[in-house]
Amino acid sequence: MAYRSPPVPSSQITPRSIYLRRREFLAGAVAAGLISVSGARAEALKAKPGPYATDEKLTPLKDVTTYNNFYEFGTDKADPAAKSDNFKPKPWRVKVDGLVAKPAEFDIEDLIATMPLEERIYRMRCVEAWSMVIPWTGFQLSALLNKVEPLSSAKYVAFETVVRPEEMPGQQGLFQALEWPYVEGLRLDEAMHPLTILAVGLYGETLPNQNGAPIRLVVPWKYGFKGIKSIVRISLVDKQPPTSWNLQNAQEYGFYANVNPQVDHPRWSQATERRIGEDGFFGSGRRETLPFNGYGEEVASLYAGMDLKANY
Ligand SMILES: Nc1nc2c(c(=O)[nH]1)N[C@H]1C(S)=C(S)[C@@H](COP(=O)(O)O)O[C@H]1N2
Ligand SMILES: [Mo]
Repeated sequence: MAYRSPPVPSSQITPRSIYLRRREFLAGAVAAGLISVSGARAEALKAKPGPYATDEKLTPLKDVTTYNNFYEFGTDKADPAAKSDNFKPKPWRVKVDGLVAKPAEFDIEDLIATMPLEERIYRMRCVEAWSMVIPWTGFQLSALLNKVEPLSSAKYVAFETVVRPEEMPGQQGLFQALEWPYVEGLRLDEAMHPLTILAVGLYGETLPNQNGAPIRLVVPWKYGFKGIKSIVRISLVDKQPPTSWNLQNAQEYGFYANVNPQVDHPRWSQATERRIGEDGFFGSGRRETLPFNGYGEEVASLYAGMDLKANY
């Protein structure tokens, strides 16, 4: 399959150049030690532009880094930014094991230095019916999986987030919103799809803690909860692995979780979404939700013959 970069529509040129200038400014400020993002200092990342860019307006960095779901730091949207200063994304290792010929542990610094980093501008659609457009920096998950050589018996990929109650206040106390570790999974063909990336940065710099530092999954045609953050382990397995939100409420959250405007959440419609940062009077930031979050041309064939209403 050949994947080409779509031409850059003129509507994208202005916001993107502003973003690039801002990025230079930010990189300079970071180098000068003027700003830090959530404790760990952000570092500039070198990445080439990747395919699948969209001409939609980028969600402002401020919204991307202050309106978050990361229940390890609390259930309020403001908690991850406010309560992740003590989280230490460095040093960090990711173990890749299970049904592979060459299990390995990767150091995040080595991954950032050696993997082919690209900028991927993706829509992100949360199951709660809000969305953003985020410029990620990362690499295809397939590139990492190929290094460990999955065996033919491997059918799924299981992911696990770090457990560190001493650094993650949402993992402390009597009330815990989810079972820890947060776990997620993909079918192997979904994991190998070129749209599926491991992100190590956004807006041209290393990931802020609240967005899943130092490494998180991004699967843009699925609801946001599939994008597991702060990953420490990736395992190739032969059976569909358990996933956090499905464990929490199987009636409301499935394994596939492909964005689908025709299958409503039991408690709200999935037909439309609120674009964060564009909220105005009378719901002007609302737009229609697209099947597979607008990536159907790339991924619909993965589900040929599957009843998407049953396999939500
Ligand atoms: N470990 C972990 N990963 C997680 C979550 C979480 O609570 N814990 N929340 C998910 C949900 S519901 C969404 S919408 C996205 C939000 O990513 P963002 O905060 O970077 O926008 O992260 C996902 N990954
Ligand atoms: Mo979400």
